[in-house]
Amino acid sequence: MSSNTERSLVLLKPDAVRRGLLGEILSRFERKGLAIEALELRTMDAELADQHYSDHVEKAFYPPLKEFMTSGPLAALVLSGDEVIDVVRAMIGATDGRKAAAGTIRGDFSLSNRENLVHASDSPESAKRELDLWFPGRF
Ligand code: 3AN
Repeated sequence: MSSNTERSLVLLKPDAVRRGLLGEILSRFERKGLAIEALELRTMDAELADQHYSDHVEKAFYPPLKEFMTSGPLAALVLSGDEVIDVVRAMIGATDGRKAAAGTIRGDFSLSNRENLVHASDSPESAKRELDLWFPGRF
């Protein structure tokens, strides 16, 4: 059996904090067997939002997304485990909570494509970039 231990940068967005869903979401990751290597309550400022979403800054949906992501505290975490990047993406579900499969975090708790509770790195390259941005020099 091969194993491929990776790290993913995961954000439990301001809607998760406001709705009291941090415990529910963290518990799913823990029960899956993933390791929490860092966990901090942080508030994204405008500059960090523009860096984090550098692929999206020109898109029409970006201004309201930025407003939402900077609207209050979020939980920034580093998860590790075997193929954690794909595993976590599967656990959070499709971007639009209305379309995300039941049993996924977004499918079970979100009805929105903006307030969709969780961000997770989508490739090893984006994980490296995002870990350097959120936890510089630590991973
Ligand atoms: P994901 O978070 O599933 O990787 P991305 O990277 O395509 O999705 O989009 C980043 C974030 O931008 C999403 N998490 C969501 O909050 C927001 N977003 C994406 N598409 C839309 C859209 N059409 N309308 C509003 N917000 C969107």
